[in-house]
Amino acid sequence: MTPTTRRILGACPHDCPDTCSFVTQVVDGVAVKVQGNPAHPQTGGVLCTKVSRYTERTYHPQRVLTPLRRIGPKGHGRFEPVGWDEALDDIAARLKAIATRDPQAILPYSYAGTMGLVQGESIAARFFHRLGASRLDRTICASAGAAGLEYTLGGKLGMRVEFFAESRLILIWGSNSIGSNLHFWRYAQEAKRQGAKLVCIDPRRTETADKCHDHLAILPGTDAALAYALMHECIAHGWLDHGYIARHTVGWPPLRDRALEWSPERAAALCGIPAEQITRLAQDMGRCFERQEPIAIRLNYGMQRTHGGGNAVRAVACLPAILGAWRHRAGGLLLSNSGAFPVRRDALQRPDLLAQSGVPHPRLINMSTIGDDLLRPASPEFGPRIEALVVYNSNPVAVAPESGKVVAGFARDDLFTVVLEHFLTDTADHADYVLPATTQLEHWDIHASYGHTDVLLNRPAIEPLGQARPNTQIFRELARRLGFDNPCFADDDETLCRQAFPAEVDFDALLRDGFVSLPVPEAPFAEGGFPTPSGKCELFSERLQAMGRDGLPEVLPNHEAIGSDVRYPLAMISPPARHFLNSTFVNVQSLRDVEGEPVLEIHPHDAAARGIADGDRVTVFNDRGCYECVARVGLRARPGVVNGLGIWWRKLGLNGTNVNELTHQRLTDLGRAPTFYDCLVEVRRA
Ligand SMILES: Nc1nc2c(c(=O)[nH]1)N[C@H]1C(S)=C(S)[C@@H](COP(=O)(O)OP(=O)(O)OC[C@H]3O[C@@H](n4cnc5c(=O)[nH]c(N)nc54)[C@H](O)[C@@H]3O)O[C@H]1N2
Ligand SMILES: Nc1nc2c(c(=O)[nH]1)N[C@H]1C(S)=C(S)[C@@H](COP(=O)(O)OP(=O)(O)OC[C@H]3O[C@@H](n4cnc5c(=O)[nH]c(N)nc54)[C@H](O)[C@@H]3O)O[C@H]1N2
Ligand code: SF4
Ligand SMILES: [Mo]
Repeated sequence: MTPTTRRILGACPHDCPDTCSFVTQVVDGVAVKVQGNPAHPQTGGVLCTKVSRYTERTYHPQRVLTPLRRIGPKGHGRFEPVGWDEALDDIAARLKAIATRDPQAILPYSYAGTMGLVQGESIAARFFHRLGASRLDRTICASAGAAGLEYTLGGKLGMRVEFFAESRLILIWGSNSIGSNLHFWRYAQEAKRQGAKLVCIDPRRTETADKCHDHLAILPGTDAALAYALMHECIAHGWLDHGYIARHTVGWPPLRDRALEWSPERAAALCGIPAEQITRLAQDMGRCFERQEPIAIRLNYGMQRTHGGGNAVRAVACLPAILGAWRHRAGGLLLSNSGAFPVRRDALQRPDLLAQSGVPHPRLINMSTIGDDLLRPASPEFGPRIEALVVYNSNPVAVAPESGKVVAGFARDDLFTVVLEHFLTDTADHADYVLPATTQLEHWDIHASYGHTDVLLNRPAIEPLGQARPNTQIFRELARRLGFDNPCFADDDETLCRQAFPAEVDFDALLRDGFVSLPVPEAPFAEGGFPTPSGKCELFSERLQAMGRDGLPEVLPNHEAIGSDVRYPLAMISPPARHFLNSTFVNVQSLRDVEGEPVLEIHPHDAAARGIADGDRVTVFNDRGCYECVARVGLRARPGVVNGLGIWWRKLGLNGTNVNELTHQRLTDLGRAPTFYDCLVEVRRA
């Protein structure tokens, strides 16, 4: 018999701004290849190395394919297979018993393991709303930057990524685009070929910095000072679009005065770079300004993971307005465009079901402080102790800050933990039940994006492997067992995909092409129209002032500023490793082989001072813990800053730890986000 070959259109589910459209080739029911969709302009037929190995992940011999029940101590990862009915009956009974006392003792924990709107928060959210469980404040990645944008531009909106190809000066600010935003990098390359100048602002000399014309290796958490010094130079030289400032901004006079306090010399001392680098960048901006050429900033989330991260985004977001860069479609700034998507969240998540739960306003638990919160006793301020956790689309034991506390929390014998997963991750190892979830090749989903402005549909390419079930199906069955009879719990996944967007987003086109483009303007703020309360770009924020904060962007020191603790003289950042996606793919052998071992990049001076040679095993430590890894001595690290590339599975690392052993749970100035890159350490040979 000749084999039947089918090609199914899907969407990359990962937490990546590129949201690629992909085509899965299926031969006799087996997915043999996943490739970029050539018809989708943003994908351009190319996937990153990680996802082009998607079949290796899907058919991985260690996929969890049956429900599992724990038979060893928590954290040891010893389980026995059990039937679905037995597992779900027991889970439902345990949750019901807790909910009868207080449903807020139950906490869902999820993030963007899949960015899909359906396998993310649809039936799951309905379930926890109807239950009256504690709500999760989903802050772990982007909420400081989101708040910074919200207070300045009015929302998560910005340039269309494709127009970076026409920019003349591109500031790549806190983003290793080659590693984490490959499809943006294609446009930056195009601009470079056309003669644009590329400048990278990043403490680490990344692969991206290597390919830019200039690299400002600032100290972590000093971005706001740099932004002010650039404003200082624009003011000093008159590179200001007075018409745009007058019509489309509020708060210019006080911002101007504040900026004049930040000479390049003053900022340079704080940022740890020569002042000439700042003046040269300002001159590049001035030259483009005078020639009316577009200046564009690609911000990414890497620069908002320190104490002042939210205000740093505010400061940077002022620059395009004072330069009038928004007038061009190839000018302005892009951090996220997710605000452009008319997602019908209420239809998907049904917060109205809270009314039936008996707990109309459940407490909010910050996912970034899960370590502390799992260890917190009941109290009037906190509410009940957390007695049950249901984890899906996330691996908190590896990714949440201050692992020591997170692990201690997950190891509590009186905590009932259910984990929906593809693999026995560090988190799943602590579960009472692990439930096998389907991957993107096996289920329906629909996707917005934070890097482009197209909606994507993902159709299942193959049948679920083993006994795996979509997240939605698992929560439907739990809902039935808890007696939740609202008809919304019966919506199937294709129906949920259709509910996610209003009718203007053409579902037939999605079924046919796999994507549709939103009708967004080419230059969103060319004529102002900022979605702030004033309708203008808010250089000064009355909303923040009303909350007792500084109305202007603040320059805030790190929680753990260099020099503040003589025992720990080095600042550590922990940006992504290129071949992992957060902690996803660490267990895919071919990708782990490329990354090799957990690495700490260290500058030759800092290494020599400690007798550390390239390739040595080292211990990185502070009061919170010790992390063992391999030193890579070289110029990727600047003096005084070490780079602990993330995020390894603890159990696949060198001594059962990863870099989050060292990070802490203090939060950002805005957005209640974690401050992973605001962390002091010392290093010694192991
Ligand atoms: N390959 C790969 N791609 C990814 C991910 C991954 O893990 N691997 N993660 C995905 C996720 S979840 C996200 S949120 C996105 C975005 O993820 P980001 O966190 O933006 O990741 P990067 O592109 O590595 O950019 C971060 C850069 O910021 C630098 N940096 C650290 N501290 C500072 C600072 O204080 N100031 C400045 N200016 N720079 C700083 C780091 O050295 C790093 O090069 O990427 C996504 N894409
Ligand atoms: N030190 C340090 N820590 C960091 C960061 C850093 O830069 N440095 N980055 C932070 C950032 S930006 C983020 S976004 C977080 C990311 O943290 P997480 O959102 O936890 O991301 P992942 O580590 O990729 O884990 C996602 C898990 O979801 C599972 N999954 C994927 N699809 C499905 C599905 O359909 N169903 C189910 N049930 N499971 C699924 C995957 O198998 C994977 O184990 O980490 C943060 N932690
Ligand atoms: S991880 Fe990013 S670049 Fe890679 S396939 Fe997915 S969306 Fe595209
Ligand atoms: Mo993220």
